[in-house]
Amino acid sequence: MIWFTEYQTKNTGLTVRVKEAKRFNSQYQEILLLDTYEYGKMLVLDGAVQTTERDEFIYHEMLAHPALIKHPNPERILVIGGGDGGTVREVLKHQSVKEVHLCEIDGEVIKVSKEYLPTISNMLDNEKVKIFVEDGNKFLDERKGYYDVILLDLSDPVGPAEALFRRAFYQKVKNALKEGGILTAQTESPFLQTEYFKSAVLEIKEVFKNVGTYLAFIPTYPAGMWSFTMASDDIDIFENSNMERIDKLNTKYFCDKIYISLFSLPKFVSELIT
Ligand code: AAT
Repeated sequence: MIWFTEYQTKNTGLTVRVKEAKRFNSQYQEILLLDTYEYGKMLVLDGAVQTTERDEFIYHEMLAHPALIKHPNPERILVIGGGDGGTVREVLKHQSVKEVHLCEIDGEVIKVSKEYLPTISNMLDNEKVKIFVEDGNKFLDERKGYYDVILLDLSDPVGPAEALFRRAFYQKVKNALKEGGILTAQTESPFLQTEYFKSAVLEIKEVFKNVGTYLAFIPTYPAGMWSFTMASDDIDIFENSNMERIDKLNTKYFCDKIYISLFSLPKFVSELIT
């Protein structure tokens, strides 16, 4: 019997029983592809669960849709990280989208996802999608005022994504947005990764005028409680705009009720970031 444990802190973890395990080495990180009993195929980078077939819809829907719904006419979208393709798949559900750029540092993640996670990666070959195998931090140096929505689908702030949770990077994100542009970033677990969470949200607040944090329940991420932070300088993200577009998305988690109460946070979570 094989078991795998992700150490979510030094003293606690998520453990799953595994039918089969494959290991790939990239220049940046150790990649594991586990076939699990409870969660289907699971992608693990440097020991941390990135996505599983069973619960990926929650994370990818909640990262992509709120910002794309709030934006009046999202046409050009950038996803940084997210080489598995789940976020790109959700982005392409929006009729207005003309162009999706995916900037993933590790080409091996894309390759493994295309081969072993077809239900997640299946839109990566869509004609609207252009893939850049580059560091997101460098990628943004050359892009100014181009995107309507930028989605940060990044691994934890240790390893290759570290600099992409800092103020200087959020400033580059802001410069790469068009007027009226919106950012959403995954901002870690408020419960088990409190310091990562606080620091990511507070750094985003240093750079953008309107900032709102929301949560989703993601069983295979630390504590099952996950956060996302949306930001914009010139769009009022707290208004429930364009609700009529939600129904057409064919989602399994995100819905109009969640949209209306998006930024309602448990008291201890709002206290961490105010
Ligand atoms: N879609 C859910 C999966 C992820 S994957 C995060 C991706 O970010 C990884 O494929 C990793 O290679 C990529 N990445 C890391 N650093 C960079 C960088 N500097 N530039 C571009 N891409 C990068 C998100 C998991 C959430 C965390 C769960 N604990």
